[in-house]
Amino acid sequence: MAIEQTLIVVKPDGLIKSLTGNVISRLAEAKLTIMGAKVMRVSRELAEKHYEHLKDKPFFEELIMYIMGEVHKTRRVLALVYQGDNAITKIRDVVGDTNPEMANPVSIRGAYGRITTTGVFENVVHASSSPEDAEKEIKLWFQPDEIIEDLYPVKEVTLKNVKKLVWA
Ligand code: IDP
Ligand code: MG
Repeated sequence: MAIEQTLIVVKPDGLIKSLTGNVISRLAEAKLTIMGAKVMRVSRELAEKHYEHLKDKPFFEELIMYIMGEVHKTRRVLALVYQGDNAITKIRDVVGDTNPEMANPVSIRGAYGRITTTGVFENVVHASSSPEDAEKEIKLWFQPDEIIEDLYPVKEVTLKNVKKLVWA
């Protein structure tokens, strides 16, 4: 038994095609526990940190524009954290190959993904590919209080002069 965590992001093409329900139903096949979920905007800073390992690729800038929602004019993604036995492999199996044209047709990417005319892989979802990546990504996308349990060590800090919005 290896209890793992994984970050899933339903990318802007998934949102614009109203695929969030389908994706969550397919992810349920992995029989894992959902630990966090939020609809959010992806800043350029987050996008660049998330895809740091691809910064030398020719498609990097388009990938950043894609995950930020600039391509689909919908600045929203759905970010999810799942936990369970072998979570990373189980989710990657349901998600399918990076290249949607090569992905198993019954996988999420095989069923719903496409390659754009400019060569971007619109593959509907992101899923972490190793426990190290999952930890890096979950810490990047979520704060501790947005996840139902502390998945990684936390510390308490007292912030002074922090401005935040509350209900008026
Ligand atoms: P993954 O999402 O399956 O883990 P990565 O290699 O980490 O694959 O790539 C991140 C994302 O970058 C992919 O999901 C896809 O959107 C895009 N991408 C990766 N390789 C290519 C490529 O060769 N051409 C176009 N886009 C790519
Ligand atoms: Mg990856």
